[in-house]
Amino acid sequence: MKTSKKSHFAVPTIQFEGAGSDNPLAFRHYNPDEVIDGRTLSEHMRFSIAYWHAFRGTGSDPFGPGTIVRPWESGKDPVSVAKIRMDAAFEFFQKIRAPFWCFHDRDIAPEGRTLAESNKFLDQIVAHAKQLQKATGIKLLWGTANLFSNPRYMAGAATNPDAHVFAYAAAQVKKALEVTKELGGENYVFWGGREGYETLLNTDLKREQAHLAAFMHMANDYAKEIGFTGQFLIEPKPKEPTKHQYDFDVASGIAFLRTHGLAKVFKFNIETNHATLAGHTFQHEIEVAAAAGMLGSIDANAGDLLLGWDTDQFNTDIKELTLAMVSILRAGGLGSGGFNFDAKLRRQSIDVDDLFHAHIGGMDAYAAAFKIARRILAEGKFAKFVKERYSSFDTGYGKDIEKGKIGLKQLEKLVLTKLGEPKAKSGKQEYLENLLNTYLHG
Ligand code: XUL
Ligand code: CO
Repeated sequence: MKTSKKSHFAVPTIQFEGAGSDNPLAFRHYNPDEVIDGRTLSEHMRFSIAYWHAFRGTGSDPFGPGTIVRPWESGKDPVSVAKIRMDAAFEFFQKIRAPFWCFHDRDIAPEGRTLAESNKFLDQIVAHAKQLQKATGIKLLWGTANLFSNPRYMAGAATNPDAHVFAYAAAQVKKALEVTKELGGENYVFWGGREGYETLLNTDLKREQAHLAAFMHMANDYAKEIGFTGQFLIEPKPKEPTKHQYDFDVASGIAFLRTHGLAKVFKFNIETNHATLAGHTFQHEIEVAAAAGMLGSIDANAGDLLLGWDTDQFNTDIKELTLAMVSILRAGGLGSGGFNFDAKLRRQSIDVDDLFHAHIGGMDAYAAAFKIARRILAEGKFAKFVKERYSSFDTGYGKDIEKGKIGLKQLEKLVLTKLGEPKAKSGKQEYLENLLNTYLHG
């Protein structure tokens, strides 16, 4: 660590040792320096550490307080604590070989008694972060504002029925945009933490959605005004904390953005556990965003399918990640996005080492999936199958359907005079699942 006086971790920088290694504190698939198609794996993957989980997560749950106690959590006042914590964080980012990090304003700096005081604290910490970024080369993938923890936001931020709360949230986002720009953030995220409702008995749904859109337009206007050129990302989630959130999933997000003239401003930050909470697969959400040309970034985690809440686990499911990677690579990648580990340690994983094991597992799984997906795409077997499956639309009346050159009358005539009854064709699902397994398991 170049910047901190003292090291906070006994664990050394994690090395790539290959699949044969039995060292649990080594990468087996993620070799950050490996060059593939002229770019390092680190550049391909653009891994990012989520400050809130990795450095503010305590293991608390609705039934009990935190279990995780970190040795660096000390200092004479909240700003000093925040600085030392940040030193530890940047040491960790380096040791885990993550080129990016992400934060909420209130993760990195304490909230003051007034907005002015909160802004002052934030400025002090942002200056510290800037130094650490410069010294380590670690960059900001995205910044965001926490518009959901403080009780003032209990009924929402931009969708709050009280214009005063809207104004406060607007002021907070103004500052969050400024500091994201200051730190060179490549994106800015909107997750509608409490932008939804508990009961329609007290809610004007149409008005709340219009307010949310107005809020986003204001943010876009201000970003332009200050010259922030990062990508705006919206992160859908169907429920939790509110019973119903307006940015439910990618499809409803697209409808919302298009309705309110925001489709050109936003791309999607897709989180695995949010997808499954919405009743979709991770790959489904990626495909829907990609089909609209709005795939932006990934919050890399996993949910427990037996539990109905956001467990935010590290994802080690190579099959799920391979399918996701196929869709991401086919869509041309994530551009300015990356894979941000919006994932937290289990409540019993209280050792500092666990933080390393968790991220090593996530990075290795993603890197392995990336390589398998590249092979799948290069060999093109699935693509060939799918192309063939739709080939009747490549010529003749099928092509005319796609081009909008034919109507019901002509199609009726064709069926009555020429085509007759279609011949049933197998979808070959089991064959394809077996084919997928040959890539996963040989
Ligand atoms: C919550 C969640 C957030 C966003 C950023 O479920 O995913 O941490 O990623 O506000
Ligand atoms: Co997230």
